Amino acid sequence: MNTVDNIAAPATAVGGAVTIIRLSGPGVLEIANRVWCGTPLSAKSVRKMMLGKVAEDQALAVYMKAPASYTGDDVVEFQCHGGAAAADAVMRCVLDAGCRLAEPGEFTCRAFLNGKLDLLQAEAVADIISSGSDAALKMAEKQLDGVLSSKVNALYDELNFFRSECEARLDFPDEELDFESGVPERIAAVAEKISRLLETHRAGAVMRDGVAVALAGKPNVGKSSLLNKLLGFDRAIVSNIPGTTRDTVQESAVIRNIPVKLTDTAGLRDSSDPIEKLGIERSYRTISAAEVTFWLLDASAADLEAEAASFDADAPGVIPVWNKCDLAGERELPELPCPAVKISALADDDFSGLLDVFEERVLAVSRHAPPEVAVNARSAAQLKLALPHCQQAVELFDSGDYELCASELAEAAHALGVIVGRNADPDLLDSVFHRFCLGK
Ligand SMILES: Nc1nc2c(ncn2[C@@H]2O[C@H](COP(=O)(O)OP(=O)(O)OP(=O)(O)O)[C@@H](O)[C@H]2O)c(=O)[nH]1
Ligand SMILES: [Mg+2]
Repeated sequence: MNTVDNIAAPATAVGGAVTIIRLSGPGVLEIANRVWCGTPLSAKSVRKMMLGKVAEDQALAVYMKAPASYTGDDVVEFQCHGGAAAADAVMRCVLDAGCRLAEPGEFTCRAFLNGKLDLLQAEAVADIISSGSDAALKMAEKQLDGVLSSKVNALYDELNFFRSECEARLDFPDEELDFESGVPERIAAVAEKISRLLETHRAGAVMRDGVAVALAGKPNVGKSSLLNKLLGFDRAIVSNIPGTTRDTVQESAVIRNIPVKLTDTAGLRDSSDPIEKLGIERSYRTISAAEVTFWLLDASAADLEAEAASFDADAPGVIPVWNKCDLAGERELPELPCPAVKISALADDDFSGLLDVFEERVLAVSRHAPPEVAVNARSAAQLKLALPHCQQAVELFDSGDYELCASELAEAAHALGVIVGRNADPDLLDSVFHRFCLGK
């Protein structure tokens, strides 16, 4: 990405009451003044809201002088009336006056290149925008504060320190220098910390992307009814005709502060109807890809043993749910291979029994309570690269092969350096910043 020219983009989504047009670059003060009708923006007006006009419409303008701006370059922001036409008019003006349209994420990329934040913090900016739950938001905010960066940087520094220990032993092999003791154990401790950081990936993915939850079972057991109750609105059609849901129906929600992707499925049965068969194939695919499956069984069924036999205890993360318990009276329900929850999707409004088990199951799948910060897939891949080099370094140090040990430590440190964006190449920056929205 070019960093010396002047860029502009709307920083707000179309359709709001106000549109912010953001300009960044060494020449934006001059460009902004070309389109600004009002007291000229200058060093005297830094961080002051000015009232004037852009594109013949009333607007506010603020100038943030480099390096004290989001990007670290000179930044001007115009606040104008919302709506696509108003935003387009102002954008046309600033582009005609000398700016180029920014690429997605280019403002944050400049902040990174100007040293305002590292790559982990830049990724946290995108995470904050896409956070679908309080937990995901808190994690992203901590990452933006540098909590994860300081953990990675500490490991990076330690690896480089041990590398210099190896090099000292190579440079002064015969001298009685005061070498550090316990180096292999300390490198092993770094490897352990890397493993622990890697373990946060799973929990982080759950917080960021949501847990895939399937609603499965035979036709008419109440899957769609439960979906609608969990969502709080009528998303799927409910009827007493078995086979009502033919396709998967997916909706996002937040349950117990855990973002989830709920998928209602077509009821499982032998069918000769070709469309229903396709739907049932989709049901099986949804179940096998889910992390948690609520497997519904009809507690009011005439043949409860047959009902119990329809339960698949091997489905991933499966929780058996006896539904229609309002119709079951005091009936004794058959034992299942795992503890079942009893509900009535029709009569209940409180599903806390089911949600307790769900929460436990999610935490068990992610093995830990939500961590303070968690690595994303990119960082996890780098940690995985670093780990064997650390383990190798321990053995090499033990056997006195300091030269190879130093090179293993250098490889490990390099892998960690990539996480925070040390010596980041353009491809890496492209892949990180292109998932950002325009204007960020
Ligand atoms: N009494 C009672 N009826 C229920 C309960 N849950 C669902 N029903 C009824 O059972 C019928 C089927 O409900 P659905 O939610 O459409 O069942 P489904 O599992 O989605 O069915 P398919 O889409 O055909 O696979 C409807 O008439 C619901 O009102 C319940 O807890 N108690
Ligand atoms: Mg249904």
